[in-house]
Amino acid sequence: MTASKKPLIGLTTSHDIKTDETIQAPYCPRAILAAGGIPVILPLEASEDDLRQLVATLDGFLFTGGPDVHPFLFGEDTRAGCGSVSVKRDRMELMLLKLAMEQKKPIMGICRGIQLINIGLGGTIYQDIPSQTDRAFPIAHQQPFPHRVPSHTVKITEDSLLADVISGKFPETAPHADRSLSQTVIRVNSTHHQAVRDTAPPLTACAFAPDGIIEGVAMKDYPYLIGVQWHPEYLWEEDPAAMNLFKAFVKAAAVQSLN
Ligand SMILES: [Mn+2]
Repeated sequence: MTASKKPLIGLTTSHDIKTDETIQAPYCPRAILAAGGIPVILPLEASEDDLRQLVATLDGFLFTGGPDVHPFLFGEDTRAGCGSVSVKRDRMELMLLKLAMEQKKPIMGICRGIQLINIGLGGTIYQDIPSQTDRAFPIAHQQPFPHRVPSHTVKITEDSLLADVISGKFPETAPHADRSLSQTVIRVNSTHHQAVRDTAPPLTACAFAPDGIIEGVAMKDYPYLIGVQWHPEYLWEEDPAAMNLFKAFVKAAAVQSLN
């Protein structure tokens, strides 16, 4: 690939289990475009061989938001409070994660995506935060107003990849680098009732809501893997921290594509 070409970012798609239709909301593709990548919507029903070929061809993979992950996949029966699942989507995304990691491709997870990545690497999630946690000040992780408006704070661990990404220190060339964002508390939106519970061994939890819920993970000893529980695709136009998440991911994919 020549340097002038943009990195190709594969995105997972939503699946309506009632109609069996796939749906791609425009927000993540727009964010990838704005960050300098070309979004490529991945087919739900690709075979493992097809996915392997796609993984070899594309430069980075974004695991998008969506419904719950089937509890069997992290060794639990279905609790009261668990929401709807797509077995097809679970299967495709776990296969894609395995193949993308085998080929050391940059990975980003959003909402369901952080949970899927955590499960794929051996972690667990809360099937339903409100009924499984006892919190002194319960944060509204299903915020009662539109996604473009932040609703709770997240504390980012200092000296983490996520802190560097959000502040624009990684990559060094990020056009949206903003050193004034060196604080480690940011404001995010929130539309989830599940969350990472036991972090998978290869991952490090590096962002936390005030009620202790894990809102971000990263993986050391890997070219680039970050998952966030919030939805930066609704925030990037006004929020440099959200833009930096997409910029850093696309930049990592661009570097990967030159290797
Ligand atoms: Mn939240």
